[in-house]
Amino acid sequence: MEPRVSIIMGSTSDLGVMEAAAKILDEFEIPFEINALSAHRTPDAVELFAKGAKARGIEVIIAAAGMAAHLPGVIAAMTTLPVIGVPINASLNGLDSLLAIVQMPPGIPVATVAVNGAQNAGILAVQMMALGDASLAAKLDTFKETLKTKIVKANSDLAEIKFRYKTN
Ligand code: RP5
Repeated sequence: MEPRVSIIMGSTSDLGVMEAAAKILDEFEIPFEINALSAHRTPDAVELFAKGAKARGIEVIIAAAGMAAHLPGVIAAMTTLPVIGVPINASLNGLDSLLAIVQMPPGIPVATVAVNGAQNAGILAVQMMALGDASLAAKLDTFKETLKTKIVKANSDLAEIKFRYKTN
């Protein structure tokens, strides 16, 4: 299998969070790779990766980093592939990494998800790929349908809660 999505993280300490993105790609049967690269500790390897990803057949990059989180932006500066940034909560409740990833200068966007929002990063990657893939789009429709069942169950649970003045 050749990878279509690349999950990159600043450190293996980010893996616990990023597994949620991998789980989504597994669920949608999309081949992916996971590697650790650091904008600060391995800048040359980041450049090699970013400049070569498209030619290797990668379609979307999911890049996660914490603290001074320059990795997604630096990758986005060196490729025209869409880059989804995941701010990791490694310090300051993740606000430092959120701002570092989301506040990109004009011309170099990074699609930033919530702090530790790896699952949404995976889903967003699938949505991008589904634009040109009808069977993936159909799987996404089914996935989104299942999200409703959570709220249906929540309402049936709420119906069991009794208060003197509760009317439903
Ligand atoms: C960032 O610094 C990594 O993405 C990680 O979130 C954080 C801490 O890295 P380690 O010191 O755990 O390797 O570059």
